[in-house]
Amino acid sequence: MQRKKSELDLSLHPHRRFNPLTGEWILVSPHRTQRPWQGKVEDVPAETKPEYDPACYLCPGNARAGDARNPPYTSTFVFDNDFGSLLPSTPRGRYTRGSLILAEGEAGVSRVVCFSPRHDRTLAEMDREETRNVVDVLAEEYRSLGSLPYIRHVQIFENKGAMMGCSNPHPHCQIWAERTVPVEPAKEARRMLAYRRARGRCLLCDYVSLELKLAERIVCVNEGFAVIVPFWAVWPFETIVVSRRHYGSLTGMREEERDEFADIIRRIAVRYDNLFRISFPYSSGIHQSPTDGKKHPESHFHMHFFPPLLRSATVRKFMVGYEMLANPQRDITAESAAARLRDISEVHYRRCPASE
Ligand code: H2U
Ligand code: ZN
Repeated sequence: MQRKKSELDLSLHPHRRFNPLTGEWILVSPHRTQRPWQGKVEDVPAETKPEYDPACYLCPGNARAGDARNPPYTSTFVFDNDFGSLLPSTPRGRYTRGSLILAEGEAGVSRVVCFSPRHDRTLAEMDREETRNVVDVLAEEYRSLGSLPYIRHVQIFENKGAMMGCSNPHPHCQIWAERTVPVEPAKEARRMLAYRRARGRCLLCDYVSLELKLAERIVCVNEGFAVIVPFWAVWPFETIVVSRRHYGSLTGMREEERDEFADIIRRIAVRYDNLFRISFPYSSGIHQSPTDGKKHPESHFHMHFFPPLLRSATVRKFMVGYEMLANPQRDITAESAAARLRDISEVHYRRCPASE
Protein backbone atom coordinates (compact mmCIF):
# COMPACT_ATOMS: atom_id res chain seq x y z
CA MET A 1 0.00 0.00 0.00
CA GLN A 2 1.33 3.42 -0.96
CA ARG A 3 1.63 5.70 2.04
CA LYS A 4 0.42 9.25 1.84
CA LYS A 5 3.23 11.77 1.93
CA SER A 6 1.89 13.30 5.10
CA GLU A 7 1.68 9.98 6.95
CA LEU A 8 4.31 9.38 9.63
CA ASP A 9 6.38 6.26 9.00
CA LEU A 10 8.27 5.30 12.15
CA SER A 11 10.79 3.28 10.18
CA LEU A 12 11.61 6.22 7.89
CA HIS A 13 10.93 9.63 9.34
CA PRO A 14 12.71 11.36 12.22
CA HIS A 15 10.26 11.49 15.09
CA ARG A 16 9.91 11.93 18.83
CA ARG A 17 8.77 9.05 21.01
CA PHE A 18 7.20 9.50 24.41
CA ASN A 19 8.32 7.54 27.46
CA PRO A 20 5.22 7.24 29.65
CA LEU A 21 7.29 5.86 32.53
CA THR A 22 9.40 9.00 32.85
CA GLY A 23 7.28 11.57 31.00
CA GLU A 24 10.28 12.36 28.78
CA TRP A 25 10.76 12.31 25.01
CA ILE A 26 13.49 10.82 22.86
CA LEU A 27 14.44 11.65 19.29
CA VAL A 28 14.53 8.72 16.84
CA SER A 29 16.32 9.14 13.50
CA PRO A 30 15.66 5.86 11.69
CA HIS A 31 16.70 7.22 8.28
CA ARG A 32 20.29 7.14 9.53
CA THR A 33 20.22 3.36 9.57
CA GLN A 34 18.25 1.91 6.74
CA ARG A 35 19.45 -1.44 7.97
CA PRO A 36 18.45 -2.79 11.37
CA TRP A 37 21.99 -2.62 12.78
CA GLN A 38 25.05 -1.38 10.98
CA GLY A 39 27.35 -2.64 13.63
CA LYS A 40 29.97 -5.17 12.93
CA VAL A 41 31.71 -7.14 15.60
CA GLU A 42 35.23 -5.93 15.95
CA ASP A 43 37.87 -8.44 16.90
CA VAL A 44 36.90 -9.11 20.46
CA PRO A 45 39.44 -11.45 21.99
CA ALA A 46 37.81 -14.71 23.04
CA GLU A 47 37.43 -14.65 26.77
CA THR A 48 38.29 -17.74 28.64
CA LYS A 49 37.87 -17.20 32.31
CA PRO A 50 38.98 -19.75 34.86
CA GLU A 51 36.43 -21.29 37.24
CA TYR A 52 38.45 -19.88 40.08
CA ASP A 53 40.87 -16.95 39.98
CA PRO A 54 43.31 -16.68 42.89
CA ALA A 55 43.63 -12.93 42.22
CA CYS A 56 39.87 -12.25 42.24
CA TYR A 57 38.56 -10.47 45.33
CA LEU A 58 35.13 -12.02 44.86
CA CYS A 59 36.12 -15.69 44.50
CA PRO A 60 35.56 -17.96 47.54
CA GLY A 61 38.27 -17.93 50.18
CA ASN A 62 40.10 -14.92 48.70
CA ALA A 63 41.20 -11.72 50.43
CA ARG A 64 39.23 -8.51 49.90
CA ALA A 65 40.20 -4.92 50.68
CA GLY A 66 41.36 -4.31 54.22
CA ASP A 67 41.27 -7.34 56.48
CA ALA A 68 38.21 -8.94 54.96
CA ARG A 69 38.35 -12.44 53.51
CA ASN A 70 35.56 -14.26 51.68
CA PRO A 71 34.32 -17.49 53.26
CA PRO A 72 34.63 -20.64 51.14
CA TYR A 73 31.07 -20.03 49.93
CA THR A 74 29.35 -22.61 47.76
CA SER A 75 26.31 -20.77 46.38
CA THR A 76 25.41 -17.06 46.52
CA PHE A 77 27.44 -14.75 48.73
CA VAL A 78 26.39 -11.31 50.04
CA PHE A 79 28.65 -8.85 51.85
CA ASP A 80 28.69 -5.18 52.83
CA ASN A 81 30.67 -3.25 50.22
CA ASP A 82 34.11 -2.43 51.67
CA PHE A 83 33.93 0.91 49.88
CA GLY A 84 30.21 1.52 50.26
CA SER A 85 28.81 4.61 48.59
CA LEU A 86 26.18 4.74 51.30
CA LEU A 87 26.89 4.24 54.97
CA PRO A 88 24.39 3.48 57.75
CA SER A 89 25.90 5.89 60.25
CA THR A 90 25.63 9.04 58.11
CA PRO A 91 24.12 11.97 60.05
CA ARG A 92 20.86 13.25 58.72
CA GLY A 93 21.87 16.92 58.88
CA ARG A 94 21.07 19.57 56.33
CA TYR A 95 23.38 22.15 54.86
CA THR A 96 21.92 25.26 53.30
CA ARG A 97 23.20 28.58 52.07
CA GLY A 98 20.19 30.62 51.07
CA SER A 99 17.57 28.75 49.08
CA LEU A 100 19.83 27.79 46.19
CA ILE A 101 22.49 25.77 47.94
CA LEU A 102 21.14 22.72 49.68
CA ALA A 103 22.50 19.35 50.82
CA GLU A 104 21.22 16.55 53.05
CA GLY A 105 22.98 13.64 54.73
CA GLU A 106 21.97 10.35 53.07
CA ALA A 107 22.20 7.21 55.17
CA GLY A 108 22.11 3.81 53.54
CA VAL A 109 23.63 0.39 52.99
CA SER A 110 25.75 -0.81 50.04
CA ARG A 111 26.11 -4.50 49.41
CA VAL A 112 27.68 -6.78 46.84
CA VAL A 113 26.01 -10.05 45.80
CA CYS A 114 28.19 -12.69 44.15
CA PHE A 115 25.89 -14.83 42.01
CA SER A 116 27.87 -18.02 42.53
CA PRO A 117 31.35 -19.24 43.51
CA ARG A 118 32.12 -19.73 39.83
CA HIS A 119 34.30 -16.91 38.48
CA ASP A 120 33.31 -17.79 34.90
CA ARG A 121 29.50 -18.10 35.17
CA THR A 122 27.40 -15.10 34.20
CA LEU A 123 23.60 -15.11 34.45
CA ALA A 124 23.56 -16.27 30.83
CA GLU A 125 25.52 -19.39 31.67
CA MET A 126 24.18 -20.28 35.07
CA ASP A 127 21.71 -23.13 35.33
CA ARG A 128 18.09 -22.83 36.38
CA GLU A 129 18.66 -23.67 40.02
CA GLU A 130 21.54 -21.21 40.43
CA THR A 131 19.58 -18.35 38.84
CA ARG A 132 16.56 -19.15 41.02
CA ASN A 133 18.83 -19.05 44.04
CA VAL A 134 19.97 -15.54 43.04
CA VAL A 135 16.31 -14.45 42.80
CA ASP A 136 15.63 -15.79 46.30
CA VAL A 137 18.64 -14.01 47.73
CA LEU A 138 17.69 -10.71 46.08
CA ALA A 139 14.14 -11.04 47.41
CA GLU A 140 15.45 -11.56 50.92
CA GLU A 141 17.83 -8.59 50.61
CA TYR A 142 14.98 -6.37 49.40
CA ARG A 143 12.82 -7.55 52.30
CA SER A 144 15.40 -7.21 55.05
CA LEU A 145 16.97 -3.93 53.89
CA GLY A 146 13.54 -2.51 53.09
CA SER A 147 12.32 -3.30 56.57
CA LEU A 148 15.01 -1.15 58.18
CA PRO A 149 13.10 1.90 59.47
CA TYR A 150 15.29 4.45 57.70
CA ILE A 151 15.43 2.70 54.32
CA ARG A 152 12.86 3.90 51.77
CA HIS A 153 14.32 2.51 48.60
CA VAL A 154 16.34 -0.56 47.60
CA GLN A 155 18.12 -0.42 44.25
CA ILE A 156 19.48 -3.71 42.91
CA PHE A 157 21.67 -3.33 39.82
CA GLU A 158 24.37 -5.06 37.83
CA ASN A 159 27.16 -3.46 35.84
CA LYS A 160 28.36 -6.14 33.47
CA GLY A 161 31.56 -5.84 31.48
CA ALA A 162 34.57 -3.58 31.76
CA MET A 163 32.85 -1.26 29.30
CA MET A 164 30.22 -0.54 31.92
CA GLY A 165 32.82 0.26 34.52
CA CYS A 166 32.49 -3.10 36.21
CA SER A 167 35.64 -3.51 38.23
CA ASN A 168 35.61 -7.28 38.46
CA PRO A 169 34.53 -9.97 35.98
CA HIS A 170 33.30 -12.29 38.76
CA PRO A 171 29.51 -12.30 38.20
CA HIS A 172 27.92 -10.10 40.83
CA CYS A 173 25.44 -7.32 41.36
CA GLN A 174 25.19 -4.48 43.84
CA ILE A 175 22.50 -3.22 46.17
CA TRP A 176 22.26 0.37 47.30
CA ALA A 177 19.55 0.90 49.87
CA GLU A 178 18.90 4.42 51.13
CA ARG A 179 16.78 6.91 53.01
CA THR A 180 15.25 8.60 49.97
CA VAL A 181 13.86 7.38 46.65
CA PRO A 182 16.44 8.24 43.98
CA VAL A 183 15.69 10.29 40.87
CA GLU A 184 14.84 7.63 38.22
CA PRO A 185 12.53 5.44 40.33
CA ALA A 186 10.95 8.60 41.78
CA LYS A 187 10.17 9.84 38.26
CA GLU A 188 8.61 6.48 37.36
CA ALA A 189 6.66 6.35 40.62
CA ARG A 190 5.12 9.77 39.97
CA ARG A 191 4.10 8.73 36.48
CA MET A 192 2.61 5.40 37.62
CA LEU A 193 0.72 7.16 40.41
CA ALA A 194 -0.66 9.85 38.09
CA TYR A 195 -1.76 7.21 35.57
CA ARG A 196 -3.54 5.21 38.25
CA ARG A 197 -5.28 8.31 39.60
CA ALA A 198 -6.41 9.38 36.14
CA ARG A 199 -7.56 5.99 34.84
CA GLY A 200 -7.93 3.66 37.78
CA ARG A 201 -5.55 1.18 36.14
CA CYS A 202 -1.84 0.39 36.23
CA LEU A 203 0.43 1.94 33.61
CA LEU A 204 2.64 -1.13 33.17
CA CYS A 205 -0.29 -3.60 33.26
CA ASP A 206 -1.80 -1.63 30.37
CA TYR A 207 1.55 -1.32 28.61
CA VAL A 208 2.41 -5.02 28.77
CA SER A 209 -1.00 -6.07 27.49
CA LEU A 210 -0.81 -3.53 24.66
CA GLU A 211 2.65 -4.78 23.62
CA LEU A 212 1.52 -8.42 23.79
CA LYS A 213 -1.37 -7.54 21.50
CA LEU A 214 0.76 -5.55 19.01
CA ALA A 215 3.57 -8.16 19.10
CA GLU A 216 6.04 -5.80 17.38
CA ARG A 217 8.49 -5.23 20.20
CA ILE A 218 8.23 -8.48 22.19
CA VAL A 219 11.50 -10.40 22.50
CA CYS A 220 10.36 -13.39 24.55
CA VAL A 221 7.73 -14.30 27.13
CA ASN A 222 6.86 -16.91 29.69
CA GLU A 223 3.85 -17.34 31.99
CA GLY A 224 4.95 -14.62 34.37
CA PHE A 225 6.97 -12.12 32.32
CA ALA A 226 7.43 -10.38 29.00
CA VAL A 227 10.70 -9.02 27.66
CA ILE A 228 10.03 -5.99 25.48
CA VAL A 229 12.19 -3.48 23.64
CA PRO A 230 10.20 -0.52 24.95
CA PHE A 231 8.70 1.79 22.33
CA TRP A 232 10.74 4.61 23.87
CA ALA A 233 14.05 2.68 24.05
CA VAL A 234 17.11 4.91 24.00
CA TRP A 235 19.93 2.39 24.08
CA PRO A 236 20.32 -0.01 21.14
CA PHE A 237 18.84 -3.33 22.32
CA GLU A 238 17.55 -1.83 25.54
CA THR A 239 14.85 -4.05 27.06
CA ILE A 240 12.36 -3.96 29.88
CA VAL A 241 11.27 -7.13 31.70
CA VAL A 242 7.73 -6.62 32.96
CA SER A 243 5.74 -8.95 35.20
CA ARG A 244 2.45 -9.99 33.61
CA ARG A 245 0.67 -9.94 36.95
CA HIS A 246 0.45 -6.81 39.06
CA TYR A 247 2.70 -6.65 42.14
CA GLY A 248 5.37 -4.24 43.23
CA SER A 249 8.35 -6.26 44.37
CA LEU A 250 10.22 -9.55 44.55
CA THR A 251 8.42 -10.25 47.81
CA GLY A 252 5.08 -9.97 45.99
CA MET A 253 5.99 -12.82 43.65
CA ARG A 254 4.45 -16.24 43.95
CA GLU A 255 6.75 -19.23 44.19
CA GLU A 256 6.34 -20.10 40.50
CA GLU A 257 6.87 -16.46 39.50
CA ARG A 258 10.31 -16.54 41.07
CA ASP A 259 11.12 -19.50 38.80
CA GLU A 260 9.67 -17.64 35.84
CA PHE A 261 11.69 -14.52 36.64
CA ALA A 262 14.88 -16.61 36.89
CA ASP A 263 13.97 -18.24 33.56
CA ILE A 264 13.33 -14.97 31.75
CA ILE A 265 16.47 -13.16 32.93
CA ARG A 266 18.59 -16.14 31.92
CA ARG A 267 16.94 -16.19 28.51
CA ILE A 268 17.40 -12.51 27.75
CA ALA A 269 21.00 -12.71 29.00
CA VAL A 270 21.66 -15.61 26.57
CA ARG A 271 20.09 -13.68 23.69
CA TYR A 272 22.32 -10.70 24.48
CA ASP A 273 25.48 -12.85 24.51
CA ASN A 274 24.45 -14.52 21.26
CA LEU A 275 23.86 -11.18 19.51
CA PHE A 276 27.58 -10.58 18.95
CA ARG A 277 28.96 -13.80 20.43
CA ILE A 278 30.56 -11.92 23.28
CA SER A 279 29.82 -11.68 26.96
CA PHE A 280 27.43 -8.79 26.38
CA PRO A 281 27.95 -5.63 28.44
CA TYR A 282 25.02 -3.87 30.09
CA SER A 283 23.76 -2.16 33.18
CA SER A 284 20.57 -3.69 34.47
CA GLY A 285 18.46 -3.00 37.50
CA ILE A 286 15.19 -3.87 39.18
CA HIS A 287 12.59 -1.22 39.96
CA GLN A 288 10.35 -2.10 42.88
CA SER A 289 8.01 -0.39 45.33
CA PRO A 290 9.57 2.09 47.73
CA THR A 291 10.05 0.61 51.20
CA ASP A 292 8.64 3.60 53.08
CA GLY A 293 6.02 1.58 54.93
CA LYS A 294 3.18 2.85 52.74
CA LYS A 295 1.12 0.79 50.32
CA HIS A 296 2.08 1.36 46.69
CA PRO A 297 -0.70 -0.09 44.53
CA GLU A 298 0.58 2.00 41.61
CA SER A 299 3.99 0.37 41.47
CA HIS A 300 4.59 -2.52 39.08
CA PHE A 301 7.64 -4.79 39.25
CA HIS A 302 10.02 -4.46 36.32
CA MET A 303 13.65 -4.66 35.32
CA HIS A 304 15.61 -2.56 32.81
CA PHE A 305 18.56 -3.68 30.70
CA PHE A 306 20.61 -0.84 29.24
CA PRO A 307 23.38 -1.91 26.82
CA PRO A 308 26.00 0.78 26.26
CA LEU A 309 26.45 0.18 22.55
CA LEU A 310 26.68 2.76 19.82
CA ARG A 311 27.83 1.48 16.45
CA SER A 312 29.14 -1.96 17.16
CA ALA A 313 29.75 -4.53 19.82
CA THR A 314 32.72 -2.64 21.16
CA VAL A 315 32.04 1.03 20.55
CA ARG A 316 30.57 2.37 23.71
CA LYS A 317 27.77 4.87 23.62
CA PHE A 318 28.20 8.10 25.46
CA MET A 319 25.53 10.66 25.85
CA VAL A 320 27.13 13.63 24.13
CA GLY A 321 26.22 16.81 22.28
CA TYR A 322 22.52 16.95 21.57
CA GLU A 323 21.85 14.24 24.16
CA MET A 324 23.56 16.12 26.96
CA LEU A 325 22.00 19.40 25.99
CA ALA A 326 18.59 18.44 24.66
CA ASN A 327 17.37 14.85 25.00
CA PRO A 328 18.46 11.32 24.12
CA GLN A 329 18.56 10.34 20.46
CA ARG A 330 18.87 7.01 18.70
CA ASP A 331 19.10 5.67 15.17
CA ILE A 332 18.01 2.06 15.56
CA THR A 333 14.29 1.70 16.15
CA ALA A 334 12.81 -0.36 18.95
CA GLU A 335 11.06 -2.50 16.33
CA SER A 336 14.23 -3.47 14.47
CA ALA A 337 16.12 -4.13 17.71
CA ALA A 338 13.28 -6.35 18.94
CA ALA A 339 13.27 -8.26 15.64
CA ARG A 340 17.01 -8.93 15.96
CA LEU A 341 16.74 -10.11 19.55
CA ARG A 342 13.67 -12.20 18.80
CA ASP A 343 15.41 -14.09 15.98
CA ILE A 344 18.34 -15.11 18.16
CA SER A 345 18.78 -18.56 19.67
CA GLU A 346 18.28 -19.16 23.38
CA VAL A 347 21.08 -21.71 23.45
CA HIS A 348 24.26 -19.97 24.60
CA TYR A 349 26.88 -19.82 21.85
CA ARG A 350 29.52 -21.27 24.13
CA ARG A 351 27.40 -24.36 24.62
CA CYS A 352 27.16 -25.08 20.91
CA PRO A 353 30.41 -23.90 19.30
CA ALA A 354 30.29 -26.62 16.63
CA SER A 355 26.88 -25.65 15.30
CA GLU A 356 27.92 -22.24 14.03
P1 H2U B 1 31.39 -3.19 40.28
O1 H2U B 1 30.06 -3.86 40.29
O2 H2U B 1 31.33 -1.81 39.72
O3 H2U B 1 32.45 -4.03 39.68
O4 H2U B 1 31.82 -3.03 41.79
C1 H2U B 1 32.25 -4.06 42.64
C2 H2U B 1 32.18 -3.53 44.04
O5 H2U B 1 32.99 -4.32 44.88
C3 H2U B 1 32.66 -2.09 44.15
O6 H2U B 1 31.57 -1.31 44.56
C4 H2U B 1 33.49 -3.49 45.90
C5 H2U B 1 33.74 -2.17 45.22
O7 H2U B 1 33.61 -1.10 46.13
N1 H2U B 1 34.66 -4.09 46.50
C6 H2U B 1 34.65 -4.48 47.83
O8 H2U B 1 33.65 -4.27 48.51
N2 H2U B 1 35.74 -5.09 48.37
C7 H2U B 1 36.91 -5.32 47.71
O9 H2U B 1 37.83 -5.90 48.25
C8 H2U B 1 37.06 -4.83 46.31
C9 H2U B 1 35.83 -4.26 45.67
ZN1 ZN C 1 36.19 -14.60 41.06
